[in-house]
Amino acid sequence: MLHLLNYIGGQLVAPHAGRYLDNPEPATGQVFSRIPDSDAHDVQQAVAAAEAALPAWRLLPAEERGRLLVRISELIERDLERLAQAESQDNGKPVSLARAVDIPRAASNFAFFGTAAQHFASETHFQEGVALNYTVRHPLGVVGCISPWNLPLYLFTWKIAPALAAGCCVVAKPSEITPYTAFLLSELCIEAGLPAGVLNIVHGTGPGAGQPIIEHPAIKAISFTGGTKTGEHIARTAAPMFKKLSLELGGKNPNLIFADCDLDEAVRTSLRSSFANQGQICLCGSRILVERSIYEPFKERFLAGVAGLTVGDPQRAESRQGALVSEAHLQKVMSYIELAQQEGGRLLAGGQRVQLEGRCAGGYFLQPTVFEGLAPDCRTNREEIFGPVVTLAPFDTEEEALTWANGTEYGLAATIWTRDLNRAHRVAHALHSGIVWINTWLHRDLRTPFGGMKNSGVGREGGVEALRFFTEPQSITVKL
Ligand code: TXE
Repeated sequence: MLHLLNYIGGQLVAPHAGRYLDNPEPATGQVFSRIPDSDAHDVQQAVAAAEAALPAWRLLPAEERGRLLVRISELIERDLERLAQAESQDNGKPVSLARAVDIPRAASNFAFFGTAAQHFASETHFQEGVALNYTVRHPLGVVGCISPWNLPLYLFTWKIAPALAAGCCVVAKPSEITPYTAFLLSELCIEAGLPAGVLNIVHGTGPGAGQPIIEHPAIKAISFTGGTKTGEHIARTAAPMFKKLSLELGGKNPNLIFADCDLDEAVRTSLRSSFANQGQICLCGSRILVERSIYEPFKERFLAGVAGLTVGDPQRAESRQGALVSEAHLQKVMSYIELAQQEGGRLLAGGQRVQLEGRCAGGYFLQPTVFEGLAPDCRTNREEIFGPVVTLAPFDTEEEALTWANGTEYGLAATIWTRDLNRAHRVAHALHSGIVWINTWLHRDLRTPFGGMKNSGVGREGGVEALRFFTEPQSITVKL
């Protein structure tokens, strides 16, 4: 049994009250680790450590801060296999996915922001003969980073790395459902020589350890990724304290497939965008809209692809679908499968829990599931399911496709498949979506702004946007 510890003031420490939470492995249903059930007292210690570390950290030249972050990136790369195994065990995702996506992207977060800090510049506005105005961007101070369970190390580091690069000290809380790689990261930070208190990792539940972070008056900003309801609660708590907020929330992303697309590529990538990580990525496309003239051929090929997605032990190379993250989440996703049937959806594939043998007999597995025949405004097509469940629907015109696509309260990501360049841009501009991919999905460039419109969030992460978020501009004017 693994016992995880908090990382506070450069030390691995037990929670002050001595309480722990059981952490089950989704593929087996068996508890494999115990994690600190931290409370306000632990958070207070973390904030005090961060405040003590801040004066030296913010004055350290960006190059030196960057060197430490690059060192952490190298250590993540060195331990890629161990971290990939840990992520898979904790989250239920195929180890092949963690090895190819989660862990390399976590390493590149540190490498990118380690060097980005040196390229981050502020503006000068010169008024000829009158005044020189320049902007200083001060680190905000101590900030809070709260992350979810679907891409644990990847999203945790996506927040921490820019905060540290900008000269902030961090109190971070990973999801209590997937805390393992954040714990391993704390060991790597110690090995890298990150000064004590610069990064503090407090484990625990949302109400127990998250709430004291969002309420703490010394924490100047909250960077959060998670459910829309939690985001709303955080905004209600933190906004009246004038904390800066970056909220990356849910999505109900449309995937628009036009008749002139490269059908093979559209099918291949749509299988990934529907079911990668068991559909538990906020960027997954869960509403697949297909131009009527290719609806049947698309459906036929897509369903053939779905039939080939082996659900199995995440440790096995041939498994394309691992376990859902928890029993509670599995039940939630299955309740949506029931709802889709009540709403008149025709089940084209899946729909059932998968019972595996042996080691994984108690795991939370679900068949990849496809529906058609559902109206655009039904709950199945409006609410975030966050599992391996997608709907297919035909459309006749571009306008109709756009009305469907924009018809939810979310606006995170969208995918367009077409060879018509004019249409690609026209449709992209008309989509109410913070991210649009044309003939691709999940393509990543860390310089681009990442985030959603409408109820998918507030603010943007990535590149210069993240460095701006974690700094406060000050305008200084010199009369000439
Ligand atoms: O997320 P929560 P949950 C969606 C998805 C999912 C739903 C709920 O639809 O089914 O959200 O998932 C911390 N103060 N997404 O309940 O609760 C919590 O401990 C401070 C979309 O697991 O939002 C965890 O660290 N923190 C999504 C983090 O918030 C609090 C990814 C996220 O958990 C808190 C995950 C509080 N009061 C779920 N309450 C995406 N956008 O990628 C909870 N937390």
